[in-house]
Amino acid sequence: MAFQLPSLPYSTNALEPHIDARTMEIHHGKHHAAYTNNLNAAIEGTALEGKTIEEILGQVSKQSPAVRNNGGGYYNHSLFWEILSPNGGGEPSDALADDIATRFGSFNEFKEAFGKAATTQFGSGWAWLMVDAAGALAVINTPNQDNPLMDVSALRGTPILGLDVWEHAYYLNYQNRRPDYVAAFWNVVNWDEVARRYTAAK
Ligand code: MN3
Repeated sequence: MAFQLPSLPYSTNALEPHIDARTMEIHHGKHHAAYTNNLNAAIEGTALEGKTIEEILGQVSKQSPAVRNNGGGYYNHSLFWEILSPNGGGEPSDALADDIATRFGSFNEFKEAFGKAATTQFGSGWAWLMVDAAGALAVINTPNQDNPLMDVSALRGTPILGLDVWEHAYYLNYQNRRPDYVAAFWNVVNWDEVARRYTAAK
């Protein structure tokens, strides 16, 4: 069973004005579709066929650059659409809110740390809030389509919130103003989905 491009859980214009419809159309319909197709092509006829994406990424150091780049691209964007919502924004609640306050000092200090990870990632990559192998929250950034599930990641664990800082994610609307895109992102974060992933990771 080949990997399938997941449908967006909302319309392409649902995240406006924070993320514009044209960016969503190209990002999902072209970029994510290409990662999915290229991942399938890279694993076809190999021992990776039939493995889950988590299994593939967990031993990606042994695989070709095509598997690493497209497997990461497939997984990262599948997560990204889910942790965004037109009804998003605000702050997390319950256990996740408490853990963020304990780990980072406050929600605002967490946003600063995450925003710094996003704006200082040189070139293309991602910023992550993750649960590490010891069960602790951490903020990291990764280049290209790498992520914390990969055995090449400096810190390994389960990503629960991710922000795509490739220029294809924001350039049409924000041009070179990555910090403005990062600031707008907070208005569409689906904290219910982040909390669901947090609980599952713990
Ligand atoms: Mn992207």
